[in-house]
Amino acid sequence: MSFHRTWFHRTLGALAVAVTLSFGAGPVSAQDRPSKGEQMLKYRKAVYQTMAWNFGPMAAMAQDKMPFDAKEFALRAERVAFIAPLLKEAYGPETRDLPGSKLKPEMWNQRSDFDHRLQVLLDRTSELARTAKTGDAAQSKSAFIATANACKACHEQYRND
Ligand code: ASC
Repeated sequence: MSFHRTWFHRTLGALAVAVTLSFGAGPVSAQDRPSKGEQMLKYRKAVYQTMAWNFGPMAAMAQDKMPFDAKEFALRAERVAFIAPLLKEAYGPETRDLPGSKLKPEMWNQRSDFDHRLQVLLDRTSELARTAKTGDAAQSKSAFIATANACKACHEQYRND
């Protein structure tokens, strides 16, 4: 009797799983799974979000809205310098024409200019981290402004507002 009950319950369980899979809620089938491009776009946004979060306190310090704290500034600068190069693998052709991006489509025809602007940003984030390590407030602030200008230069050209 207990054998039959167990068998019955297992079958019921398997049936429930099968029903969930076929009518399922959530990304179960290959069709529902985000595409490579969608994953890449999400990743790209996450990288920018992480950069912006860490940019915040540096921006406040650079504009004297917050007292300069060399240790805090250097930590944020180091994070941004570490994160920014991840953007190099976040603009694959898979992301072209996907909804939910502010990227201007012109970028795809001006790839070398775009890549150059991105490289300028990466160089400036490295320089920012290097400068911040010295603890010099004035130099750190000016390295920050240079980095923010690299962000801005690319936004003006390739980002829809
Ligand atoms: C930020 C942020 C940007 C840049 C840009 C710099 O903190 O989110 O997009 O700095 O404003 O000019």
